[in-house]
Amino acid sequence: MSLVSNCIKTRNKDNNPIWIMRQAGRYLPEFRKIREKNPDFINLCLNKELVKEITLQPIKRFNLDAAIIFSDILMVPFGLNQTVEFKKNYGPILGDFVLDKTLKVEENDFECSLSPVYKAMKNISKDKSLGNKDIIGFVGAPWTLLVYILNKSSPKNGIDHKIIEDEKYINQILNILIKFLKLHIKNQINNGATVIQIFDSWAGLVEDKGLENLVYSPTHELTKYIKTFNVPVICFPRNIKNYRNFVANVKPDAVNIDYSVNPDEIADKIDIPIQGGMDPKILLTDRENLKKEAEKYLNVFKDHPYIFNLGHGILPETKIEMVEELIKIVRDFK
Ligand code: 1CP
Repeated sequence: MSLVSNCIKTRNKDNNPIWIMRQAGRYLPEFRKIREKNPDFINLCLNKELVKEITLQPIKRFNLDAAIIFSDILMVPFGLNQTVEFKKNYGPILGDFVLDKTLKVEENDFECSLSPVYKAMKNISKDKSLGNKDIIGFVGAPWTLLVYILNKSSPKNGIDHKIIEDEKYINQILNILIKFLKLHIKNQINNGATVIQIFDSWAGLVEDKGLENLVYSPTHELTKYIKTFNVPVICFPRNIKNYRNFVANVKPDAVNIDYSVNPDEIADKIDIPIQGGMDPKILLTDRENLKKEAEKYLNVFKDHPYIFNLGHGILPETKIEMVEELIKIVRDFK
């Protein structure tokens, strides 16, 4: 069953589907084995056979309720001809961004560079082992991509606000991103994605006065577009101060909360389906604590359409047994 899209579309409160952000990743020994042999991360994301294999790894191992395509939000700057590299123990490093060059990128060239992603999506959707489980396609939100494009590395230590001072320049980049993100979304949906998630991992860096122009309006452009396909869209505006205002302005079909959000408070404030919340560090503790914390979310959202997930990506040091335990806790919950 397509449990995730069903929960969102029918607002079903009777069961809690479960999938995990970064479920296809470094905590899985079978992923690490492939990764060791493929040191170039972008090339790995362009290898349609391996993308399919990695996407299906967590489904085969845990029978999770949805698959998320193994790819990265930075494939879009890559498709726009900015160089993107992933350095071990450091993270992404991007080359210089040149607006004039980016303005010349044609839709056709972008689609050609990313065609292995779409072929992988098609092959995953045809794979029998998936049954009719949802396949989640995804993009980074325009703001989060803008930050990587101009900061040229992870903004985890903050950004120099000078890079976003020139409003005209910023709007030009946001408009390019919106155009190509729509194309990337369309191609994922046409090749089998049944849900789209928009990751705005750095929404929390935006001050109140910038929210409308940098977060709400560009992301709303995407949610409106996705709705024309009748495919549910989940937004994850990580660390945003006010989720209710975000939902009112961006109008996603569901929202993923981060772990700084108090679930008790949010349940009354938001009436669309909610996903996620639990701190991924809980999976590094013990079974008893895991049960207590997971059931806290399941109880709070008992009368709310709720998809179980985490408040950010699963950590590489997570033990497989704890993931198995979590899935059991969610499925046994009555
Ligand atoms: O082996 C490795 O070192 C690669 C680690 C890795 C993986 C497994 C990266 C590098 N990306 C991914 C895959 C990935 N990225 C998925 C796959 C599907 C899944 O299983 O969930 C998804 C959905 C993403 C999305 C992504 N990439 C986000 C949004 C979610 C989040 O974590 O906030 C972001 C910000 C990125 C950028 C990125 N990709 C990789 C790194 C190390 C980073 C930078 C993170 C940072 O700035 O701190």
